[in-house]
Amino acid sequence: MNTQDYIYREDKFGAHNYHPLPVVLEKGEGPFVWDVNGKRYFDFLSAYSAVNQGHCHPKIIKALTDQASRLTLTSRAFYNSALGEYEEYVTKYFKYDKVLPMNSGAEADETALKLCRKWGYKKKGIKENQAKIIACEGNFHGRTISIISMSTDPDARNDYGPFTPGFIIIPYNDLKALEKALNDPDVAGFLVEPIQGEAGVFVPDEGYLKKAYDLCKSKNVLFIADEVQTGIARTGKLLACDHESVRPDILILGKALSGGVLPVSAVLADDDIMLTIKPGEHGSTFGGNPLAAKVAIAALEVIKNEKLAENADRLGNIFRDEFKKIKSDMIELVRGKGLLNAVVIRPKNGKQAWDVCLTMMEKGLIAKPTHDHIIRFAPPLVITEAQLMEAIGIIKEAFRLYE
Ligand code: IF1
Repeated sequence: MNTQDYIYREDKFGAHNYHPLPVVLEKGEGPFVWDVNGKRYFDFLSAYSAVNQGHCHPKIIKALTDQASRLTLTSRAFYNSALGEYEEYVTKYFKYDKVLPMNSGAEADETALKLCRKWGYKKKGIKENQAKIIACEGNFHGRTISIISMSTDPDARNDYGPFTPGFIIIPYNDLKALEKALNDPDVAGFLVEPIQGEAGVFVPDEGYLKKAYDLCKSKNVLFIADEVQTGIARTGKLLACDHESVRPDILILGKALSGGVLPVSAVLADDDIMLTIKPGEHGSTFGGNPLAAKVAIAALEVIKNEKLAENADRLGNIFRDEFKKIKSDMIELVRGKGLLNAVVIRPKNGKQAWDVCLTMMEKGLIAKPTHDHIIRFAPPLVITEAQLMEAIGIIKEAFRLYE
């Protein structure tokens, strides 16, 4: 079978809910992936920041294979020997009293919404079914009905109504709008991405997160950080909130929590919030399974032992500096933090971000546009400086073809 055969088969038998770049991958190692023809690429998407530790990290794979032949799933109807070890490890790692283990990022966001509402009724005294949660324009928190009820992206929400009530939407990076919305006494929480990934790697003004946190505290409102994409060292700190020393009341993690090996997500909070959910009031078949528990411990150990946050910080600065040297009228600007970066593309002679991505793919680097005019560049955090420079060389060559 050749590339087209693989693509044809997916097209025939798979739902058409994605439009992938025409490359068929079959192997991954570190910052690299190989296609079915054995061609190597730099992976500059990292499965949307799920493989921060690099593809198939040996330590994480070992944790997976060791556990897979012992016990993979018990459900939470019974205790198991791995979950408590993970719960202690991850809560001490991020310095929270407790963790509620889930699977996908969307499930963790939904869990955070439920936990926030529960706290609003049980602790803040909001009248039943009146709790409101503030979210931002341009947000991306997942694809469930309640999450897209907060979305302002037509592609994410059109024809999926009716929508879940109880959300107030304000502009991102706008403290005045937040202050105004917080005057509503029924507001229980403010859900925010420290950097908006899908919207095009929007980094808010310096101090925005801290001031937003302080405004929420002044009104007894929970500050909820969705670090599914920005967390686990991606932006050059363990959490993007760490850049402003903000400690979210509820922390949402996913993606790289498992190093891209299997779906693992988590919600962390202290007892006064987390214990508002009682037995039987929330759960998931696979949430906290022994396999996920062992894999997540290994994935977090890799982050710490290999100093991947520091690497992301240092190489992110090099990436943006090198990018700024590229003379191309297709490059409007480059922005980001750590190794979560994006380039805004100015279309030229009918060519746009997608065309640049196809050219980079031919030259051995894969990245994908978010929306029509922005290319996200997010390699695995294990990339070395030499590899980064080689990748930047490919990017420069690609843009030169559009001069
Ligand atoms: C797709 C986007 C990125 C996320 C944040 C929760 C979730 C995500 C901040 C949900 C997931 C993924 C989903 C994937 C593409 C990708 C994405 F373009 F959709 F928005 F990364 F920017 N919070 N993001 O970024 O986590 O349920 O997917 O595990 O749906 O196309 P999930």
